[in-house]
Amino acid sequence: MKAAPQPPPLSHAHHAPPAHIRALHKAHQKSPLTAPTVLDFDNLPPISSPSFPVITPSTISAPVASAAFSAFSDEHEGVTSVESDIPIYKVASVPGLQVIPNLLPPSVQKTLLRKLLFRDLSDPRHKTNLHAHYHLPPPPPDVGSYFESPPETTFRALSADGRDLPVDRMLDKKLRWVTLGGQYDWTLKKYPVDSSSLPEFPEDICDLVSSLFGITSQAAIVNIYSPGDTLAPHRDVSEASCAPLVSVSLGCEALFIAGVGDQEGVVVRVRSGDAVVMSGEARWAWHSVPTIAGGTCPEWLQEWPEERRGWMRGKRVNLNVRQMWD
Ligand SMILES: O=C(O)CCC(=O)C(=O)O
Repeated sequence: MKAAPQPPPLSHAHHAPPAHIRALHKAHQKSPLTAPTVLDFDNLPPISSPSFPVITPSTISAPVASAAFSAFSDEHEGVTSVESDIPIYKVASVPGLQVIPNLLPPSVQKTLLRKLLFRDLSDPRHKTNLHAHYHLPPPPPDVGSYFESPPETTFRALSADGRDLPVDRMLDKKLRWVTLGGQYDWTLKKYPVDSSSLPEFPEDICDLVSSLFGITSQAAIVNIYSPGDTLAPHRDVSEASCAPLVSVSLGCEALFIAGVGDQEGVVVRVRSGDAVVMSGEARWAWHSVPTIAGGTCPEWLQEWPEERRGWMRGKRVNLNVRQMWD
């Protein structure tokens, strides 16, 4: 794999996206998942077509994937073994952009969701978008997670004139992201300089990501979207390492846009269990999420979790993992 060029200076985190990526984003905020401009790995054109949009350079071998998934499994979900090697597609128009459709089996997706949303969200060292506005004590040990909190649970607003937040509204509407490991400062667009004060990155997720993608997970943003939400075009340039960025989709389908420099860019349909890897030049690509499509959560995930049936039906969860330094 071609190494990424050196990271752009930190000040580039404040740069505005180029006009053509803004236009692509805007054009796909209303377009259907099936628009002809969308690269859909379940419906690739015939391989013989002259403008075939992808190259299949490599695979994750079945034994490697099986070992990674079985080490990650927990008591809630059974172990799934992988029968054949999993193809890694390179997107021809965006150098370094790779897509691994359908990588995570259903049991691994559910295990990952439980670790992220029951365990890691309950750890008060992992900040969320709500910590700036509400007093968010961790759920008491006998309750375990916010998903199991009694419906009368509310979170006190930090400002004297703010309204308290009921747990239902917190989970259904207001919770937008959680940070793991390196706690990204969204205002300064930086990680804290003193790494000794950071929570450890969850070891089991780190092991899963390193076995499948070979990066050392040091920070992650868990994005929680509802249909209608979007993520504006941006670049992730606050990390000092050139290691690839790994992005995993869970739940509802979405469109994901990526483009390098002033090259055209691509719009990819991402489904639950897909992974996108931004490596090489694409590590510093502009990217965005213009659409989250309601009604597209796979049937076997719609009732998840049993403690709050149906929550996942209206959500897309994206685990976005970064290596901060080498
Ligand atoms: O939700 C996604 O697929 C992408 C998220 C992302 O780009 C980010 O967290 O920086």
